[in-house]
Amino acid sequence: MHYCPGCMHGVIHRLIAEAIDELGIMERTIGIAPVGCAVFAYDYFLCDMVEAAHGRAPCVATGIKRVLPESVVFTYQGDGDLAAIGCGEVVHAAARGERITVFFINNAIYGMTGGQMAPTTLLGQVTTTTPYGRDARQAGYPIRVCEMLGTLTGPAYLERVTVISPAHAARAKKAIRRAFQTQLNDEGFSLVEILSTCPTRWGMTPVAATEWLTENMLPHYPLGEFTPAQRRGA
Ligand SMILES: Cc1ncc(C[n+]2csc(CCOP(=O)(O)OP(=O)(O)O)c2C)c(N)n1
Ligand code: SF4
Repeated sequence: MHYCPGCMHGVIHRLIAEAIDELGIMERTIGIAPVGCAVFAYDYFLCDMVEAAHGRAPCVATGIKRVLPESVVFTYQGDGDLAAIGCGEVVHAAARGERITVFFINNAIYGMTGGQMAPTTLLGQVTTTTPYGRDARQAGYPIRVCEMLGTLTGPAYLERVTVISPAHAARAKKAIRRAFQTQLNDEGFSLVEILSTCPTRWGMTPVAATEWLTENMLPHYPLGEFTPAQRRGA
């Protein structure tokens, strides 16, 4: 594994892989790897994998799913990848109700390129591009992706989870399975946001990073389901 000690990308990979195995869909699953620390995700999944340019994973997933409707297609994207350059792509894929599944890893920072501010960086958070802490007047406000997509009609399932404890990981696994099931049921677009740590770019030990996530990210990014009201129970 090329991830740093304490990084949760590896744990999340494991949960997705377990869900694919349990659902018995590996032979027809196609994953889309992102730009960012998970760029080598294709090394860790045994299903077919495709690499997409920065933020374009939902477009690649849309094309594959439309050409191969019997396939199960997922993207794996960081917050820089999905909420910055790829923001339009994910919003329109969700609005169109594409039958794809998106796993959105929110660690509130650009990990791979050196720890710059991401759209999800919290107000006051120190990054290499916000050395005095993110200031809303200069850098705007953090984007809550699940809440934003929850205003659309296309998404059939949206949920925010985390993997900071075994109990949280079990809940995350359930959400990952449900997202795949949503696609298998041909219901529409599904996305699971997973709050994650970046001990290296946050400049913390793995334990301190988990505590920082709990104290700072959970209040701003509440866990739970954000499926649009008109789609809930559909
Ligand atoms: C078109 C393009 N622009 C910029 C980059 C540089 N780049 C690579 S990774 C990355 C940020 C990734 O951050 P995030 O998506 O949050 O993933 P993380 O590394 O935190 O897992 C950027 C800007 C690129 N590879 N391609
Ligand atoms: S830089 Fe951050 S996101 Fe990237 S592997 Fe290291 S801890 Fe994980």
